[in-house]
Amino acid sequence: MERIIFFVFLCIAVKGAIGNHIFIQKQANWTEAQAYCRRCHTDLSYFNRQSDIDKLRKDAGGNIDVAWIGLHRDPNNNTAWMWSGGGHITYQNWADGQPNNINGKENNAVIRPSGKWNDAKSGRRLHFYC
Ligand SMILES: [Ca+2]
Repeated sequence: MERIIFFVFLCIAVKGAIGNHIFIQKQANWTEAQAYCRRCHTDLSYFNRQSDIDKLRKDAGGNIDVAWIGLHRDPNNNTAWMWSGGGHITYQNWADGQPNNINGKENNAVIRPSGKWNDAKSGRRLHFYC
């Protein structure tokens, strides 16, 4: 039987307008981060255009941390990417050389301080944006 571990994080009350990106200063793997965002906010952050990245930077006070965003590899197509909220990406902002899927295990993505994306192992424990 598969063992399911629940990480129960209390929701942190944050000030901010609806639709703003919220930086969550907890360390979580991608799945935990997604669950937290869905429970406490809407979902992990997603981006459909460059201005969405610019908005994240503004919401983050100018400095983007390395953190999970709502991007995951399509389980049915190894080269396609989808947003946590559903649907394939129509805009992409990968860093040079990414996604490189090291050891075939990088099925989720982080945003870097540059605003560019990098695919990473979902088990890494990182901060995240909702
Ligand atoms: Ca990578």
